[in-house]
Amino acid sequence: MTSEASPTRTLTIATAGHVDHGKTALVRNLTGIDTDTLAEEKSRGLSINLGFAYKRYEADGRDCLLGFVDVPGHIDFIGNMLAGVGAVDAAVLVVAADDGVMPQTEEHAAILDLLDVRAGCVVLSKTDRASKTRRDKVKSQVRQLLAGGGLAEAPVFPVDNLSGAGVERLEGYLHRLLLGKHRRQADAGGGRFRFLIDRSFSVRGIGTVVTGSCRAGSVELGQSLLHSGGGGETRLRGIRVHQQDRKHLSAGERAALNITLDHSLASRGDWLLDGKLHHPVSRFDARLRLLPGVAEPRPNTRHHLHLGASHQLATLRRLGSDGKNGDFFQVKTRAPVHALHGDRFILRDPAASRTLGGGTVVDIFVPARGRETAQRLARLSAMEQPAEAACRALTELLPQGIDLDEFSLCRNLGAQTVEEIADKLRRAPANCVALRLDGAEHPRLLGAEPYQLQRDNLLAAVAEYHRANPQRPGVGASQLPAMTGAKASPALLKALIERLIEEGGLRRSGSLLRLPGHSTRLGGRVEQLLGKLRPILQAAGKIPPRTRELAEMTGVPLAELEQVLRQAEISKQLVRVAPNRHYLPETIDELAALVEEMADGGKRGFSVIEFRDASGIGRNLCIEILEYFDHTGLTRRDGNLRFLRPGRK
Ligand SMILES: Nc1nc2c(ncn2[C@@H]2O[C@H](COP(=O)(O)OP(=O)(O)OP(=O)(O)O)[C@@H](O)[C@H]2O)c(=O)[nH]1
Ligand SMILES: [Mg+2]
Repeated sequence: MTSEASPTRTLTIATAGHVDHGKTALVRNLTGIDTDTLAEEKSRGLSINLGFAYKRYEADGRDCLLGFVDVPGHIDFIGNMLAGVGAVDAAVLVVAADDGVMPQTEEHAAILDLLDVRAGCVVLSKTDRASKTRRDKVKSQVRQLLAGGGLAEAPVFPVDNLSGAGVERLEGYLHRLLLGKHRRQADAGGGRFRFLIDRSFSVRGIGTVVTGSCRAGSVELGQSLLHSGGGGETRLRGIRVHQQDRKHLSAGERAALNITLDHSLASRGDWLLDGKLHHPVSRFDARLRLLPGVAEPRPNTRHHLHLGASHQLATLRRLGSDGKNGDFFQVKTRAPVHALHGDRFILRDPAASRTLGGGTVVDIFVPARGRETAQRLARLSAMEQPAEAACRALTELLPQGIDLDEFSLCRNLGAQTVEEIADKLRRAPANCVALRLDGAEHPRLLGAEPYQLQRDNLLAAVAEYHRANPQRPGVGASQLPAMTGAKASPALLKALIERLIEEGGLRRSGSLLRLPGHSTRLGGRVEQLLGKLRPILQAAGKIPPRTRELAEMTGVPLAELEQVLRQAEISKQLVRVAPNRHYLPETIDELAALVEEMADGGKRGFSVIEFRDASGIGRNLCIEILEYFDHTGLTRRDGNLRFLRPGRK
């Protein structure tokens, strides 16, 4: 049976709370499933690993699925608890009415708050073991504990797990929660597929199966994905959502996936990703909120970092504050991780005995330098806004513009969303300028002011060049990065130049750039004389007249002609093969093609005589031409033969 026609409504709920407070018993009451499956869990009477249980039912003619992630309450297994709550929509905090609020009640509640789990309720369990007065007391303890956090308003349901009293009311609440839009969309904006793995095992006859939750995007059966652990490619052979085979999986759903990867390679905390999202990082910048009374992490101390469902050691370095709640830190992990903007993490102390705080990933593209500067902090603040506002702010803050490829990867934005944002910002009042850089999918977006600065800077560099070299027709593009003080990267400069040529702010002749108003006295004369020389050289073909002959043919004094030829050579309008012989570039290209042909693409050598016979050019000029090719790197001479140079241009 498949349920492709009408998509299943799903809500994934984690349990939370102190050891022995009745989480597993509650899940059993709600689903009929005992999630304590390990022999050790049964013998010790407590949960160790994560447990998964489902309840399927119909409401409003729609297929509904409540998924439960039952976490262990014992402090020794808090790592498993953290892996379980990394990707849920809601939580049920279970507090036993007899015990009341205990250390892991507090720690779990703090973790839910730091992970921004805002939907859910409190279950006051073991009501059979507490008087009304006691229950009221515990209720007020709970209210105090949750005050000011995301679950401050969470309703409290008294439940007796032994008799089942109160379970039905709770169930009704969870059904309403599912129908309401409480599903947390980890990534909005039409993002690409990412799936967080919490278990991996091998099933006889099927192969590797991983279970976990789809945090963003969607996937079809048969699609290729990348495994974040090793970056290896794997194919999706099967999708099962609570005992149903599916062809399709979308954001918010939990599933078991059959993949073509050895199961020993995949483990809890790894991701299966759309290839374009695969960008492992060892550093990211984040906003960190420390719990009250916790001292700031010291830069070289290794802390326990729980990100997604993964766990590893990391060091943190404070970057600074923008006056809001929580400071900016750079997190450096031991091994590369998959993380995106908005992902939450939990920080525990070096001894792994208590939770210190939690954070939100802000940027995964951290600068190599200047990570603590005021500019960088301003950018991090700007990045915390929703995509469009962040993009708008960054276009003004980044002198080199915003790289939309990085921006969209960092936030997992679909191509269409990015283009829409870019289009909007190009219009008034933002009036951003979009530049296409080589090799980039999306444009570089510059705010009106940064663009003006870049433009003025470039034009000033060209003007300065004209001032210093009035006799030269223009400046080579390759010289500009050094002249502009490298205020723009070479790729950005190239795109700027193209844009300025389009706008008419710059002119290009040959490989030289100049301001529209610039003309050398000589420049004008060069153009004029080239007009005369070109037809002569075209007519002469492979054997152009010598300089002296050209002077006679044109009537131009030799000294002046030589000066003009030198200028034409600088601007690459003519090629000087020998001191008294100039060619049109296209004729040189033809001769180079002949040389390539004679050398049979590099397989054989040829002599001057062979070249003379093939080209019909006199022997002495042949020698000059071949020496020119030796000089420019096309050929190499070995005795009497010429060979093509490997790696020739
Ligand atoms: N009297 C009474 N006992 C309960 C109730 N709920 C759970 N228990 C008992 O308390 C013990 C612990 O229950 P569990 O559901 O395993 O507790 P837990 O919160 O899952 O414990 P961990 O997963 O180890 O953190 C079991 O012996 C349950 O039978 C209840 O409402 N009343
Ligand atoms: Mg349990």
